Amino acid sequence: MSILNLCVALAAIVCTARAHFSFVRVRQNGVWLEPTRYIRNKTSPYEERDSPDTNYHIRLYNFPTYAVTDRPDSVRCGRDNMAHAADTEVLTVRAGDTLEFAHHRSEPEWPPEMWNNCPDDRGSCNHADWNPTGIVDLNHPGPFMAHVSKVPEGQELHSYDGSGDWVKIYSLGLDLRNDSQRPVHWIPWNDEGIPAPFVFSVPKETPAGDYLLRADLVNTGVFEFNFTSFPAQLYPSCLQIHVESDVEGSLPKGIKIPEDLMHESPGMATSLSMYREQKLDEDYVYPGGLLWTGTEMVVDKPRL
Ligand SMILES: *[C@@H]1O[C@H](CO)[C@@H](O)[C@H](O)[C@H]1NC(C)=O
Ligand SMILES: *[C@@H]1O[C@H](CO)[C@@H](O)[C@H](O)[C@H]1NC(C)=O
Ligand SMILES: *[C@@H]1O[C@H](CO)[C@@H](O)[C@H](O)[C@H]1NC(C)=O
Ligand SMILES: [Cu+2]
Repeated sequence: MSILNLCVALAAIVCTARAHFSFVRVRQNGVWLEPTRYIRNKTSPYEERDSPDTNYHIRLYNFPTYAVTDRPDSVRCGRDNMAHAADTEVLTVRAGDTLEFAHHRSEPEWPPEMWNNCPDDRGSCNHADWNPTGIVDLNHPGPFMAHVSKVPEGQELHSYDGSGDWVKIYSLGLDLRNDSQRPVHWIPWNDEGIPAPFVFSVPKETPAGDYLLRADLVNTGVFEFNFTSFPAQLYPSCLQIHVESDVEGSLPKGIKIPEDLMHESPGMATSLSMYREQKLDEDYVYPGGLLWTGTEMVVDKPRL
């Protein structure tokens, strides 16, 4: 049984045979940087609820966060990230720089061979008998997205909680194929194959200043199931960046997190048929609001 079928049969949440994943390393203009040096760490284990009316559960490092939550910090930048913000360094980025995120599925502590000399120029790897390529896979379909949030006037990056606006600067979603049996293919997950690399540029029009840059893969939920039992899973990590730029000012109006990443928010859940990759929902848009191209805000939807 494939992981997808298993997850659908078991309603995704209990799909925990192997750990899930976390984005823990960033590459700047082709150079992989030290894992978690500029990305706020998480606390593990950590107890939280899926919603205000459910019980507390122990979550390990790579476990998902749920969109229905009474812990806004967890949804913004990962569980208990504010406890790690002060110790996280700030990466200086020139507007226009290329970034890439790497994820891990193993729980920390990570030995050096999980970071060094990885195949395919990746930033993480896990060589094992069951994983001959060494490349770290992803166990959930769904879109990858990156948002930035400028530190509000009078606040400081090391203590900013992400309660301001978030603007999407990148998403990687569907490859729509001319295939009537399976038209829906999530590029990040790549049919359980080698995941696509998550590479994008910080728009060159980004105004100078300090930002949180949030990376996430949204394992979309399903509408037709009991809402409480099949919400989206989120995997957020935040990079602390100082953007150097010739542009001054502020970003267009963005979304709020978690308010705009709830089960009912656009793109956070699909029909069961779409989850099973059998059809694309009409008018499906990716979660996380409009996409800022650097010059305009556009509707972020699958394109043929
Ligand atoms: C990040 O957090 C994990 C789990 O809480 C811990 O094991 C690890 O040592 C931390 N990494 C750093 C660099 O602090
Ligand atoms: C899609 O596939 C069908 C059947 O194979 C073919 O007739 C049609 O021309 C294809 N359409 C496009 C846009 O490639
Ligand atoms: C839907 O969720 C509620 C609350 O968790 C639960 O009591 C109920 O049994 C669920 N219904 C189904 C059909 O799964
Ligand atoms: Cu998972």
